[in-house]
Amino acid sequence: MHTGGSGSGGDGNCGANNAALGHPATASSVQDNDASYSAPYAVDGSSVTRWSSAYADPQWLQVDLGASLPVCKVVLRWENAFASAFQIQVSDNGSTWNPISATTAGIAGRQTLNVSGTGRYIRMYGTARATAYGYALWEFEVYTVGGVTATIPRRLRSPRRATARG
Ligand SMILES: [Ca+2]
Repeated sequence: MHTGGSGSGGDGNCGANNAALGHPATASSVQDNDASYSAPYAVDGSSVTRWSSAYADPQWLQVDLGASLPVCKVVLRWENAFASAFQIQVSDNGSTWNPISATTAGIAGRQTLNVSGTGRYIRMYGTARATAYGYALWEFEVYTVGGVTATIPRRLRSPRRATARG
C-alpha cells in the first residue's frame, strides 16, 4: 500500500523531468472537433500549441505516464480560457480516479500545484470554466519524486495508416 507523501510543502526531492512530455494524451472533447486543438498538443513541449475543449462543463485532459509513478508536482500552463475550479486526479486503471488536488482558484498562465499521489494516469478534471470559452492548456506538465519517468512504446501513429506496398 502506498501511504502517501510527507505532506505539503517539502518538494526537495521532486525531480525536474516532465513525465508527461510526449506521452499519449486524450481529452473529453476538442473545440469544434478541430484536430489542431487536440489533446497531444498539451504534452508536446511547445508553448505555442494547445489543447482546447468544447465550451461546456465538465471537461478533462488525461495523460498516460506509462507506469505508475509517484507524482509530486503538476504545472498547468493555461491559456486565457482557464479553469476556475478543477481537480488533479490520478488512476492506475484509467477508470477509477483519486483526487490529489482540488482548487477553486484557477489562474490564467502558469499554475503550479504541489501534490502527492501515485498513478499511471493523471488528469485535469475541470468543473467550472473561468470564461464563456472552454478549457485550454498550452502545456500540462507532471513531475515525480526523484524525477522518474517511464517510456512507452511509440504507438501514436496507427500502423493501419501505412500504405499498401507490393
Ligand atoms: Ca503545447
